[in-house]
Amino acid sequence: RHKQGFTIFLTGFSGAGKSTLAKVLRKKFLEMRDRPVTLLDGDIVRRNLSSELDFSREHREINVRRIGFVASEITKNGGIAICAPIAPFEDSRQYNRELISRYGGYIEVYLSTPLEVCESRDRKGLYAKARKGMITGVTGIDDPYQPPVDPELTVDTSAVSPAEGAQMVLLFLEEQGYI
Ligand code: GGZ
Repeated sequence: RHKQGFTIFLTGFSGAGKSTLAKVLRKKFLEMRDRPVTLLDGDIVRRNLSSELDFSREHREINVRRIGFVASEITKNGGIAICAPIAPFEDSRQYNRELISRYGGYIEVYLSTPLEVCESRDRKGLYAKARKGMITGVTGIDDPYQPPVDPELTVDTSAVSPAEGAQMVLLFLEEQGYI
């Protein structure tokens, strides 16, 4: 293979649109038919790779670094990894950036959708439960989210459609010579 592998790392609140954008991108990359594509979605990783972890800061950081490790292996082997965890801490994102950049592209996409919009979507009832006090430690409600310091791209899904968001990512990848 002459083309480098790369990782698309989506970060943002629950409900910000990470999974939706990830799925649109996955489809686009699959249509290119030139590299294997792996989607590492937050809730799937939680179920299969990080089932013993909770939502404490320590465990979130372990979870996000695990995702980064898997993505680095995929990138090393010339594949495309699409990661979509909340990843609320700059520390673990920076760790992944350094690890993955050794092997190929690392493209951090900040889903900057305002919390009010994420909360109004509330597809899984997470925010309603948090507001009722049924659960604690929910990102954006009573747990921190550190916005990325220097993301490659910022996408607000209350302002752009999933297709438009995907186009922004694809354009960036073309400009950088990854696709
Ligand atoms: C945030 C939580 C929490 C708490 C359960 N805080 O939208 P979802 O429901 O399906 O995806 C969210 C997922 C977040 O897991 P991540 O692995 O992406 O988080 S992290 O990167 O911080 O490790 C949400 C659900 O789990 N969920 N409890 N307290 N999200």
